[in-house]
Parts: sequence; C-alpha cells; structure tokens
Amino acid sequence: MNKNISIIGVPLDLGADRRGVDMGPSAIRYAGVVARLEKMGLNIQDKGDIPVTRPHTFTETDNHKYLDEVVEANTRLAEAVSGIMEEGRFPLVLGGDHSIALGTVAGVAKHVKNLGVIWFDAHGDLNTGETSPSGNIHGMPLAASLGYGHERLVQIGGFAPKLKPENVVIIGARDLDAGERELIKRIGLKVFTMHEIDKLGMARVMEEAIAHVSRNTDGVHLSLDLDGLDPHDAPGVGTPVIGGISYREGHVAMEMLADADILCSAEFVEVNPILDRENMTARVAVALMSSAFGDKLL
Ligand code: 6HN
Ligand code: MN
Ligand code: MN
Ligand code: MN
Repeated sequence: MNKNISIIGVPLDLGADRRGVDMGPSAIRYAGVVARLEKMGLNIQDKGDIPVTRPHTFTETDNHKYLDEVVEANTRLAEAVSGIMEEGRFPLVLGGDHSIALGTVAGVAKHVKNLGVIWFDAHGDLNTGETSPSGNIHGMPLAASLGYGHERLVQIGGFAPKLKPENVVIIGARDLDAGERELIKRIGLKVFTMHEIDKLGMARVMEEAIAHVSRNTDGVHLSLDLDGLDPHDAPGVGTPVIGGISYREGHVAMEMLADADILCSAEFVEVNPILDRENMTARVAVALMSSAFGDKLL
C-alpha cells in the first residue's frame, strides 16, 4: 500500500446547516492522528485546512442550503486532492460535514479511471434537491457523484459522473429517505444495511463488499461517516441513528480493507466535537484510520 499520506482538513459545516462539525479537523488532529500514523512507519504530510468562506446570511437555492459556499469549498478541495494524487501520495481528508465527499471524490476520480467507493454511513447521502427532506447538502454527495442532482454539485471538478453505480457499496445504512430508496432500486446500488450486518456478520459483509468494489475498478475510495457507527461508540455526530456498527465491527472492517490493499484515498467525516464526549468520536476516527492503514494488534 501507499505509505506516503497527505492529510487535508475541511472545516465545513454548511452542508449540515452549521452545527459545529467545522471543528472536526481540529478535533481529529488533537486526537493525535499525525503521531499515531507516523508511529506505524508511514510518511505523513499535514497540508492544513482548505479555506472555507463563512457566509453572513443564510441562503438556500432550490432546496440546497449554502449552495455557493459548499460548491466553492469543494472545488478547492477537488484541486487539492487532485494535486496530492498527482504527487503519488494518498489523500486522507478530515471532515467537516459529508458534503466534502463531493470534492474528495472529484479529485480522486480525476486520476483513477474506474473508481470504487465504500460508503460507511447510517444514511444513503443519495438525496437530490427534489427528494431532500432537509435541504442539507451533506445528504446529497453520493447521488451527485453518481450524476444525480443539481448541476453545480454534479459538475464539481468539471466532469461527471465520477462513479458508476456498480462500483459503489453502502455499509451500515439504517435511515434511508423515500427518494433514496427509490434511487437505490432504480440504479441497482449495492447496500449492506444493518439487517445484513446483523444477519451475516461484519466479516462476511466486508468480504462481499470488497469483492464487489474491486471487481472492475483501479482503486477504491473509503468515505467513512462516523454516524455509521453506533452513537454509543461515536456520540459526536450531528445526525445520530441508534442501532449502528460497533467499535469492534468498525475495526474488523478497517483491518479487512488494509489486508485487501485496495484503498487509494480515504475521508473521515461528520466528527462534531461540540456534540461529543471527551473527544471520543475523534479518537475513534483515529483508531479506525490506523486499522485501515494496516495497524495490527500483534
Ligand atoms: N450525513 N437523509 C437526511 C437528509 O437530510 O438528507 C440525513 C442526511 C445525513 C447526511 O450524515 O452525512
Ligand atoms: Mn454521510
Ligand atoms: Mn450519515
Ligand atoms: Mn444489531
């Protein structure tokens, strides 16, 4: 695997309607991400944060809150991630709300012909302006990366679509909106809900998920929303949903990803220190990262 990792933070909460998740990158750094990964023998470069414009007033465009600011931040992020890929390094993006996947996926997909994606989340993030119950863009990035939704989101980075539905899996879903379920069925997206995780176990789910996303792809992006975990283990998230992935299930999933050696990029999003307890969710994020990069217990 690529041992040269470039970290980039995105202090954006506008995709989640300003709820403190902009402090996620600081919380993850405070939890010791750089030292932890360096201790594993990885070469870490922390490139700091993407500048995010703070609006003076609330704006909404066709049921998209803060569309201009979210597009601007993600356009910058796409360029930064693309630059990291060009240097042959592994982009590790720290969120920030999940709308930042728009920029990360755009930057990675520019360099990986057939990009696979593993989307860990309680949610589908498959809404469009038409289906979103909230107008929050963090509920839309997977749809937009697949080519569905507002043109300005779909076209971030200047090309579309970034992903083919057959190269994507969602893991941990348990709160899907009506329009999201409809899109999943229409495009045949592979979703491992909590039902499959309970029934088959995480190891079997990961075997199937890894086989699915690596079959016809040249690299796999991990987009991990901390709300995919159970709120008991990761309480510092803006949209918690009970009955999620346990800390241990999360670890075995990351360890299996490291063993499969398929990742080309990763992002850890939705860490919200204001809603957290003793920075626990940021610490869980760092622990999961180290497992995804191959840290072993023995
Ligand atoms: N996230 N499906 C809900 C919405 O507003 O579209 C929740 C989205 C949550 C998004 O956690 O990344
Ligand atoms: Mn999400
Ligand atoms: Mn979520
Ligand atoms: Mn269960």
